[in-house]
Amino acid sequence: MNYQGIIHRYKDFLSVTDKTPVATLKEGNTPLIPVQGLLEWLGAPHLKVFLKYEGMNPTGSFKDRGMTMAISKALEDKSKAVICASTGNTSASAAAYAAQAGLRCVVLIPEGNIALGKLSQALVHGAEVFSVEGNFDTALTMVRAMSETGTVTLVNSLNPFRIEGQKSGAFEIVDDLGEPPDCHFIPVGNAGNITAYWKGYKEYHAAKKCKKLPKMMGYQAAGSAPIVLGKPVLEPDTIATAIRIGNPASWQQAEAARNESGGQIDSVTDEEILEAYQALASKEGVFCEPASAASVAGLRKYVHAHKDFAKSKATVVCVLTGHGLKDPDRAIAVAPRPRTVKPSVEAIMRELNI
Ligand code: AN7
Repeated sequence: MNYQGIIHRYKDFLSVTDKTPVATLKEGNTPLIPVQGLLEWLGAPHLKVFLKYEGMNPTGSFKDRGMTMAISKALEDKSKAVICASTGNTSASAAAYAAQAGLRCVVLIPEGNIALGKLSQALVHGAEVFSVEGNFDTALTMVRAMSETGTVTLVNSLNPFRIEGQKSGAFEIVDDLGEPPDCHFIPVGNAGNITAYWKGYKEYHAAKKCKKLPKMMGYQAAGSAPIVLGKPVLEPDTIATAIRIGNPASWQQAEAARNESGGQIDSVTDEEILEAYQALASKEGVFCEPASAASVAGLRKYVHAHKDFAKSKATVVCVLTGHGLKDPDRAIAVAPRPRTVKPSVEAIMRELNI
């Protein structure tokens, strides 16, 4: 069958009707990749680990699942403009879907802390981009105030249709595996996605599509870990700019997901994130952005702290939320440089020593 995007595939679980105008770039239906090369590095040879590679969405991140819903509903409501604050991926996705839908798109980003790929997307899709001298949390407060005037539709995950669309990731995992995993590892920034996945698993469970529920395991960056610390972080800091967020909008929902599922929300250091980022790329062939690697860094931290789990055959899904090409500067900073040589076959053969 010709795949038509998450609204078409999961319409029975979404608040749409036959009259809803659908803006779609055929998001979703992303690969669930079984891990092989990484198991030894993880220290858990018998675990069944899968990567939900959300970088394969049309704009390169999981945000597209929520944006197809948010933009479609904005069209249904006859909105003319959408607005968001963003660490990058939300703005890239909003800009693309708004371009397709013919809506104006206004974007507020934190000055100096947005990966190049994401900025290029927002600009090329024609969004009206403002670089705010402040962090994401400040920008989010501003767009909330601007949307309260009623003239522009907010498409951050405070918009319930965003969460609605993003829960489709959980549906796909259950449809692929037959059941949810034992543990679901996921990066946490503004905390919308962990909220959405937990909602999706619970709805599928209630609809008898599966018999169990996973433990929700969320990971913040150590320098931006308000939920772990139990208080907002005024000046969040991490190389994982996507999750450089000090006061998450869906804080309470994330705690509810953790508590109801018997999971945890913990933090991983930038060093642990970058180790996972490189291991994924070099041992598994999967290129994600740094924030995404927080899920795998979290799994490794958990494995090291729980010997029984490390020896078990538990099923684990790690969500890789965004594509590595979003942040080419980081890849180039951590990987070896190209070697400059004379245009000579012999010179290269000598260098290679083969
Ligand atoms: C790659 O784009 O908040 O916990 O403004 O881009 O649902 O916020 C991005 C977040 C994880 C965290 N991984 O998800 C934004 C933005 C990537 C991300 C997260 C984001 P949430």
